[in-house]
Amino acid sequence: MKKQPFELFKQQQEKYQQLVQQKNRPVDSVNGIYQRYTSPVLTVEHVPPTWRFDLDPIRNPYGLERLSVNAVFNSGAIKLQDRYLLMARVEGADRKSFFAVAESKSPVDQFTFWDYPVVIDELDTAETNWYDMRLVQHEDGWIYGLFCVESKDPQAPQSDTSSAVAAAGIARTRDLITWRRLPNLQTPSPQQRNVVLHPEFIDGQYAFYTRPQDGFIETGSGGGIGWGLTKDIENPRLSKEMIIDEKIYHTIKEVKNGLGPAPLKTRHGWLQLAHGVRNTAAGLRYVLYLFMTDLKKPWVVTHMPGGYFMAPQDQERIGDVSNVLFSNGWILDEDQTVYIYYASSDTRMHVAASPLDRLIDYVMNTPEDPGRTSACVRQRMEMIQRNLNRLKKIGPA
Ligand code: M1P
Repeated sequence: MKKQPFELFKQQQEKYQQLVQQKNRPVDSVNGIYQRYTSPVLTVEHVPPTWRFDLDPIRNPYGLERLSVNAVFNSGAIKLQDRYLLMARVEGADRKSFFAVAESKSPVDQFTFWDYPVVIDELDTAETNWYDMRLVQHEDGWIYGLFCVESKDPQAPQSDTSSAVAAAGIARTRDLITWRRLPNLQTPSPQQRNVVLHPEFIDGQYAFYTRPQDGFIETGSGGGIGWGLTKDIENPRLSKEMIIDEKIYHTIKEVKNGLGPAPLKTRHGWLQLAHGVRNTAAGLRYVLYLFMTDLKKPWVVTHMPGGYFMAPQDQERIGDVSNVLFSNGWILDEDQTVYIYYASSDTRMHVAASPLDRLIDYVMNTPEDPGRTSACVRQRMEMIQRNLNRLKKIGPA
């Protein structure tokens, strides 16, 4: 294996250049609700080789990859002027995640990382890992980044080297380049993940969607999507937290759930995207679901379609944490198309697209989960009967 020191870098650079120029194609929709695309929008191969190889021949005489990257997933999303921007979670081979912006003029392909990852101040050296940033353009004029801050559990016995504590980190910016870190969100529950800022003031206060949890993995007595208000974003403290979308036995959110990106404002209400988790013999299964909340009272659920909106399929099923779809970013474009950026199996990023009206129709007119087999079969029988009667009248399709 005798290679010139930087031959590998050059090969990787060429591959990378080809990849970031590739166009994506929509896949025919199988349910009429959304269209997937053939290729992921961000993968490990989209990470610039300059982030992985050291090009100094003295420090790196064999031209080896020095800082490998393991995965690119769970990205926030925002459109600024005509630029589609993804705030990716880039995970190094050392397991530490960091944030990096990938930009494109197209919503579905050719995403290219900026020259450098994002730098945000740490509040405390105990903060070991940051991930899953939600980008929220708030009506106060700032763009907020809400992310999970993970530290080793200080209460854990010395022999326990994996228990951790999750908190909600907050930083704000105007340009995604210069960030000011604010204090972490204080809430009545001991741990938080999947915290999202509502984009508008509610009664003059900042409103947060939360996901209270007792432990790091198990939500314990917590769980469900919560809601709370705070007057001061520079000292963010929720004195009360109420559950607005609870986890429910024998549904797609039986074990836990969490809000995805900040909701989209529509004339019918706030369109919300979340993930639901259930347990199986093969481990946890994460799917995406949509629901709607009241325009004036975003904490009141008005429509909750039964079942999932998107579930892992084909290659999406496989990765570092298999059988997972997770989304923390979407963009409502000027032409009213919604681009949903979702990660599969904690490994790569994809996009799906749908006109906003179609998603509203899906949310408002898909029947709710009736909760029991016999009610579900009745629900389906009624539709089949209506269809057969209709087909009798109009003839076979
Ligand atoms: O591994 C699946 C997901 O698990 C966590 O989500 P939740 O808190 O809802 O269980 C997060 O760590 C997320 O990053 C990850 O994708």
